[in-house]
Amino acid sequence: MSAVQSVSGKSPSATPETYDVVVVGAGLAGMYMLHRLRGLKMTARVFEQGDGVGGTWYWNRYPGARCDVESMQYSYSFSDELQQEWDWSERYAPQAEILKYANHVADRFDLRPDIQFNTRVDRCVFDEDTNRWSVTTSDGATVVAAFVVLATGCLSNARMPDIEGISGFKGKVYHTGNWPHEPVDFTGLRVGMIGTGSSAIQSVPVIAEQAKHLTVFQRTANFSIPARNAPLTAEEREIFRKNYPEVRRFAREEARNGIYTELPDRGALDDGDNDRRAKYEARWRHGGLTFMSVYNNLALDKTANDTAADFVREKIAEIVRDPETARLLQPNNHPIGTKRICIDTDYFATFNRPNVMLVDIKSNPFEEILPNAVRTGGKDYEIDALVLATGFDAMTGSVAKIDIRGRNGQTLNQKWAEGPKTYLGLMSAGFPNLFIITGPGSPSVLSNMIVSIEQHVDWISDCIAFMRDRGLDTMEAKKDAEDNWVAHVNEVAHTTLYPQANSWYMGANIPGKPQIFMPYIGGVGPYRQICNDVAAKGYEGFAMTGAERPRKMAAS
Ligand code: NA7
Repeated sequence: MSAVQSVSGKSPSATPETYDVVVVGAGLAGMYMLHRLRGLKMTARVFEQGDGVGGTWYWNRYPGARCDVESMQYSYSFSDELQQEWDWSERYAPQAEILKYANHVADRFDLRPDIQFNTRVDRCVFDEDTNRWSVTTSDGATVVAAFVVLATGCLSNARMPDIEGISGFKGKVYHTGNWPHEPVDFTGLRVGMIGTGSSAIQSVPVIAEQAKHLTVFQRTANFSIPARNAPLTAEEREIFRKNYPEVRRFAREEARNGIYTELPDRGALDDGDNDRRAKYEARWRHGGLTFMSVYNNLALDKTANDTAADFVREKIAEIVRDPETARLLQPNNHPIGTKRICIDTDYFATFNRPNVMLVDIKSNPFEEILPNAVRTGGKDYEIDALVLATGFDAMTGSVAKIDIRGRNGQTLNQKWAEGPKTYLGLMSAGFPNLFIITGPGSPSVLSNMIVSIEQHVDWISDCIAFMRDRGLDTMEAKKDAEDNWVAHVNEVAHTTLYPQANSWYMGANIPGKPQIFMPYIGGVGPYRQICNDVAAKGYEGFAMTGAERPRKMAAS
């Protein structure tokens, strides 16, 4: 097989259907991947489990769901017309608006004809004789492709907690990560919420307004910063639009997290108490994720980190009237920022409402769930509906659900049994022509996801074009390059405070999952440079097979 031979399109008589590329998932990554492949005149089939595009924004429809990166930045940059024309309504767009945007992109770039909805990819098997992947889907069909791109998302495998009695609960049970499409009405109901991560922190204030009573069961208190969400004015949008070339360049090349923001030039202990407090106060008033960018050592130095953590703990104590509730809401078992920092609208103040109660399940773990109540600490908390905001099997969960078999029949799950192993987060040795978008070992979830998605899609597209132009058949990570990268990712993580938290970055939220810091914390700018250098050196660290053939003219 040669990628050169396959680019002419589907063979009309071929059985099964043959494509240059199969893309798994039609979220923001899969959609842009398809767009780039179209530009390369490659045949592609996207399989999507849901009945619509949007990925995360398709599934996470819980009340209060919105992005925690500002919308003028959490948006595609690949089309200037798109970024100039789309009007975001608020500083942080709500889920429905981001989903509308995803649908707009799908229509605008006519993506739907190549996306097969309501179809899960169950199995991908690499054939070493033909150098092709056989991809089997939930409808029983098998297609063949030279390349497979996993655009399966990092937070897309909702995790059901294993709590005794949950299946016998007689009310409705919802998971924030798999919310119904029809409206859910909690009016008059006593609702129980399990979890206090980002999804709970966004939904608690909204559910509290509607429900008769809300009981929040908290295992770990989380740091949260006010979002200060507000409608975007035409002037605010215009400032971004005029400056997009610089905003996007900075986000890609200079920012550590893919967000256009001021870069700190000093550490927290370089300022005296008053100056430091004034700076934290200013960021708290400004709102949003950039709270953690006040100083350059908050993720590195525990004493510095404590100053920011103490500031937020004091704020919680100021907001929450009941001292015992305030104490429970103050995080104290991890440095601030080492679990994904949350941003909220009135989360802490919601606990001042008479119809909201916080229950500590750290000191009194769940005993069981009864048909009409949650039993913990010897007490029954009666509820009519249960909301699980219990998170995801992050970064590897969606990939692990697919039976992926590479060289010698090895499965990816076998290979990753002790933790994900990739080179640059893009490929895994022994699995030729299989790319992962924002996979473990890349900045992904530590960054503005769209910046990282676009970088990976562009890199993968250039790589596939490189192979096509040279008539190469396969490309795969070399084992030593992969080992070095895994060691590097781990080494960089351990220069920071991040591994001190039991976070989903570490796989710590899934019983039995290997505890390895999965994303690359070296920053999106340096990471991009590494990927570009690797490509410039003829894809150093990757092995390629297939005779170099004379370069073909690009298809017209
Ligand atoms: P998270 O951040 O993983 O939060 C899940 C929450 O659920 C967290 O508070 C967990 O407590 C709690 N949890 C999970 N399992 C249980 C059980 N069995 N019992 C009690 N409590 C439990 O998921 P989110 O959906 O909120 O956010 C995910 C990301 O989406 C977020 O970081 C943003 O990037 C967007 P724990 O902390 O494990 O003690």
